[in-house]
Amino acid sequence: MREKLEQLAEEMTGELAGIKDLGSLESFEVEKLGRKSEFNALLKGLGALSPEERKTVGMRANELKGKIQAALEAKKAELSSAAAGALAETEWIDVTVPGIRPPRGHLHLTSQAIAEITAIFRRIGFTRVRHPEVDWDWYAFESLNMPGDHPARDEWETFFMDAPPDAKLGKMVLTPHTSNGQVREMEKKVLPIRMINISKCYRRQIDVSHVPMFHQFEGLLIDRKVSVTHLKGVLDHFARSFFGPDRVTRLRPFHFRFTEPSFEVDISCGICGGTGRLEGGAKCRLCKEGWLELGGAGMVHPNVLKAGGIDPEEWGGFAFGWGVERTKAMQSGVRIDDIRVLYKSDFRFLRQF
Ligand code: FA5
Repeated sequence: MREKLEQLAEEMTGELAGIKDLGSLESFEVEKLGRKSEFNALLKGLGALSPEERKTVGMRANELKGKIQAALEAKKAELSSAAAGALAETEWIDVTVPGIRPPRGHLHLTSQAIAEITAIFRRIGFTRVRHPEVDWDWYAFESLNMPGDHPARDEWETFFMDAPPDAKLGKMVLTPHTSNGQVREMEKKVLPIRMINISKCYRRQIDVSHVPMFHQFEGLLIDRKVSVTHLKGVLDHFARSFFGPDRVTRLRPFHFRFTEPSFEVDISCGICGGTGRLEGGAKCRLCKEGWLELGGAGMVHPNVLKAGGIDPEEWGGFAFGWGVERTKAMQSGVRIDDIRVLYKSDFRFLRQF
């Protein structure tokens, strides 16, 4: 029996040396040293030996088993560290590599523009207010010096509400401009006024520069001794702040029923610097002779002041009203040549930002 044990132990030591992976080592342990192994079967036979033989063979058997187990543990440690080394080669992580920034949402461009516009006027003492977006004919037209049958109203291509008219205030409309806020602000009876009214407006229009729902910002200043110079100063402050320090405005004579005199406000073109020509003499393709049209403005008409309960002999003022979307589209670095994209679900144009 002793010889058999010695032979088995020698075989196992040789086999162990040739094992190359942890899986085979595990099978080896079960097969060669487990309950059903040949080695274990021999140990069970020790009881049949004489007491003298049992002692010497038993001791040798334990010694051999201990040696094999020690060799097995050493092999296990060697293979485990080799496996960890191999893993480190194939699956390492460089924690110093910069992360991948997840895509982040942002406010709609119109909301961004509204915030920018509000902040620019707040700096020179204007307060942001809001007036109804569904209002009476009186505030949208009549009080603004536009009687019911006046052709000037046609410009505003208005949506009328299917609602009973008010005996004094007339029909109900979706406000086609923010000028409905003028008389409403005057009715608060707090003078002087410096308001910036930003709201949604609605008109029956749609093309590259018109959407049926858009936003306007309306400035109104009422005080004593107000002149066109003040209006020009405020407009230039806005132009420099919103478009850039080298931009200026130009007032062109125009006609609105609610301002006198009235103007169309232009801004110097950011591409050709107001010259209408590019380097080398070619005509600027963005503007008309150096200027881009922004919106309307003028000195508040005495009839509007009277409709708001203000004495035009003592008080005067100016107003202006521009489209938020079109103004944003003209900001340098923004390339929107069709404002309808702002209200569609195709967001590819946002890649430029
Ligand atoms: C007016 O609405 C006047 N209430 C402006 C005003 C206020 C003049 C105070 C004097 C004093 P107008 O119809 O031109 O004016 O519109 C002003 C601006 O609104 C336009 O220049 C344009 O920027 C914008 N706008 C008008 N209609 C649309 C539309 N359908 N879609 C997008 N923007 C529009």
